[in-house]
Amino acid sequence: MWGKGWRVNIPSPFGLVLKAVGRSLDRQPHYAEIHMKKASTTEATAGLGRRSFINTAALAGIAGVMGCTEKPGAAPATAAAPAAAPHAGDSVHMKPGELDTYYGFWSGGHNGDMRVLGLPSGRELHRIPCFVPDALVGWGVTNESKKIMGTNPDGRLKYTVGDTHHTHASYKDGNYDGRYIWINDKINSRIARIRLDHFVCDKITELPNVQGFHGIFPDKRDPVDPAINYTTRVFCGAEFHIPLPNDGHDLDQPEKYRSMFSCVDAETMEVRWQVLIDGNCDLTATSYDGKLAATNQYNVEGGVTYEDMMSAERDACLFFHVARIEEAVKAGKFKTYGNSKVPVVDGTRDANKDAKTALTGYVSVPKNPHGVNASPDQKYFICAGKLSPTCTVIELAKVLDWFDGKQEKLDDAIVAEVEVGLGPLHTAFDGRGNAYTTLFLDSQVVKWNVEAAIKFHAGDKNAKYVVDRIDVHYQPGHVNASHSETIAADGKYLSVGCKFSKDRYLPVGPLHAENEQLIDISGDKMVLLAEHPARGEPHDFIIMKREMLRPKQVYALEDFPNAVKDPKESGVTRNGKKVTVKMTSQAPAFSLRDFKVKKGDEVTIILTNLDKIEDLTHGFAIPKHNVNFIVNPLETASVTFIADKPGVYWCYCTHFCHALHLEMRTRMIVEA
Ligand SMILES: [Cu+2]
Repeated sequence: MWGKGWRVNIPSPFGLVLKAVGRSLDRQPHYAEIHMKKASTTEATAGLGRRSFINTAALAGIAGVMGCTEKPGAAPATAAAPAAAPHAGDSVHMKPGELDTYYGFWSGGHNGDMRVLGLPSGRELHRIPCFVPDALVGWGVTNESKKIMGTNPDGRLKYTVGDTHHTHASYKDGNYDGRYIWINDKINSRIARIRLDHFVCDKITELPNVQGFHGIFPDKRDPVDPAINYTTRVFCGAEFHIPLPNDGHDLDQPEKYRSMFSCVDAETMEVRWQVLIDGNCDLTATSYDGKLAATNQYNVEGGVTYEDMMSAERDACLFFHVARIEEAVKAGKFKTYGNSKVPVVDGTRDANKDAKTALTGYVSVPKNPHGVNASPDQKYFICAGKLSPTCTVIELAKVLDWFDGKQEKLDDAIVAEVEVGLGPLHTAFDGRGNAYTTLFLDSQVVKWNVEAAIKFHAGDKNAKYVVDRIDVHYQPGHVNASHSETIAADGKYLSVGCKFSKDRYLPVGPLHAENEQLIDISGDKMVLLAEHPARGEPHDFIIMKREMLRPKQVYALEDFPNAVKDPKESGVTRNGKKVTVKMTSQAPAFSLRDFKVKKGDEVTIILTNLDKIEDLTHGFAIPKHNVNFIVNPLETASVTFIADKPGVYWCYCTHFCHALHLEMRTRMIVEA
C-alpha cells in the first residue's frame, strides 16, 4: 500500500501538473477556474492518492509505535555495538508529514552558506546563502543581495568564495531568543548575520586588520548594565598573524606579525573595537554574566610553520575583560592601523602584567588546544587539548578574582586538567553536569562529569569522571547538543560532525560525503540513533527547540522600499541609457507581456511578487544575460544588466508555481 500511494506522487511531466493542482486545491480555489479540463479530472485522483498515502503511512506509524514498547534511548547500547539500538532508531524516523522537534543550524564550510536541518531526522530543510552566490535564490545576482555581499566599484562582487565554520545565535537571559544567528567566513574575514524571522542574511561585515577569522560567539548580556539581558556584541577571533598594516612591509619578519580579537555590534554590525594580542585566536566563548570573552590559542609561539607552532608544551586560553576594554577605548587609549578607523587596544602580555588594570589574561593550557566551550551551569570554560589528551576546566569566578587582584596566579583558575582520550577537540553539555568531548584520533565521543573531574584533579583518585564512551564514524570534529551552550541545555540530542565517512555510504568517486551522527544522550549510556551524509564541509552547528522560532513565510510589501505595489505601476521608464522596468508576478503571469529596450541600455528590472500565499514563489530568468533569481510571496527583487545583444529573449518563471508555469513568460525585446 505504501508503494501504491507513493507511485502516484512520482515526479513526471504529468506529476508536476498534479503538484500545482494540489497546491491550488489547498490554498487557491480561484485558480481552479483556469485549469484545463484534463488537469481537473486528474486532480481528484491525485488528491485521493496523496491523502490515502498519508493515512496509510500514519496507520503504519501507529502500528510501529505499538510494536515498540520500549522508550527511545532505553535500548541497551555499548560503545562496541552502537548500531544495535533498533528501538532508539524509531524515534528519528519522521513519518510522512511529521515535523521535527528541533532546528539545527550548520555551517556549510567552503560552500560559504548556512544549512538548516530538522532534527532528529537530519533532513536538510534549507541552505541560507551568505558569502557565496547561490543559483536557487539568485544570491549574488540581485542588486539587493549584491549590496549585502559587497561589490567592487564596477558593481561586480568583491568575493565569490567563502569558508564558513562557526555559527551561534543571539541570546536573552542565557537562552536563545530567536532574533539572529551569525556565521564567520574564514577566507576573507567576514561576519554575516542572518535574520531568523525570514531566514535570510541581511548584513555582512569585513573585519579590518585580520586574516583567518575563525571563532565567533555573541555575548549573553551586557558586562555593566544589568538591564541589557540580551546579545549586543559578537566576538570574533582571528587565527592568522600578519604584518600590521599588511601593506607590504615586514613581509619576512614573522616576529612582527600580530593577530587581533574583534568586537562587532550585534545591531549595526560595525566593528566596535579590536584587541592586539600575542599568539593567535582559534575558537571563542563568552560568559553568562557578559563580563568575559575568551579564545583558545594553539600558536603562542607565533610560528609560521607547523613544526614551530607545536614547539611549546603549553599554549593558552586568552581571556578578555570586556568592560575594561571598552573603558580604554572610551578613554582614547587605542591606536588605529592603516586605513581602518577601528580603535585597537593593546592586549599583549607585556602591556597587561598588572592584573588590576589588565585588559587580557593568558591562562596556560596544554599543547595546541582546540575549542573553548562555556558550561551551561555558567561556571566554567573548557578547553580541549588536541595534541594533549586532556581537557582543561577553567573556573570563571577565579578568573574574575585575578582581574580584581584577589588571586595571585591566573593559572590557579584551572580547577581540572584531566585525561579524556586522544585528540580532544570540542565539548558539548547536557545540563546535568556532564561534558561530551570529541576525540578525533580515537574516533569517539567521551562523556565525562565535570565536578568529578574537578575532584580527581584536586587529589581524589577515586573520583571516576569518565562516564561513557561511544565510537563514531569517523574522526569527529565539532560536537553539539540541544541548547548545549545555554542555561536551557536539555540533554536530549548530541550531534557529531564526523570529518571522514570512509565506508558508511555508497561510493561516489574520490570525494566522500561527511558523516553527521545523532546520539541520544538522555540516558546514562550514549545511544547512536542515526546518521546522514553531508556535503563537505560542515563544521560547527547549534541545535535549538523549534518553538524558539516563528519564521514568517510571507513578506510584507513594506519590507521593500522599491516594491511595485500594483500591477498598474508596471512599465518601462527611460533616463538616457538607463532603463527601469517595473513588473509584478501573479501566477500564472507577469504583469508585462513584453517590454522593449535598446541595445546598450543599462536595464534595471524591479519585480514584486504579488502572490501573497505561502509557498508561492516565482523565478525570473533571462536567457543569455546571466540573470536568474526568485521572488518569494510579496518579496521585491531587482537586477541590473547591460542589454548588449539585439534580439528576443523569453524571460520565464524558473520556480514551479502553477499549472501554467511553463506559460508564465514575458518577452524582452532588445532593439538594435
Ligand atoms: Cu511562476
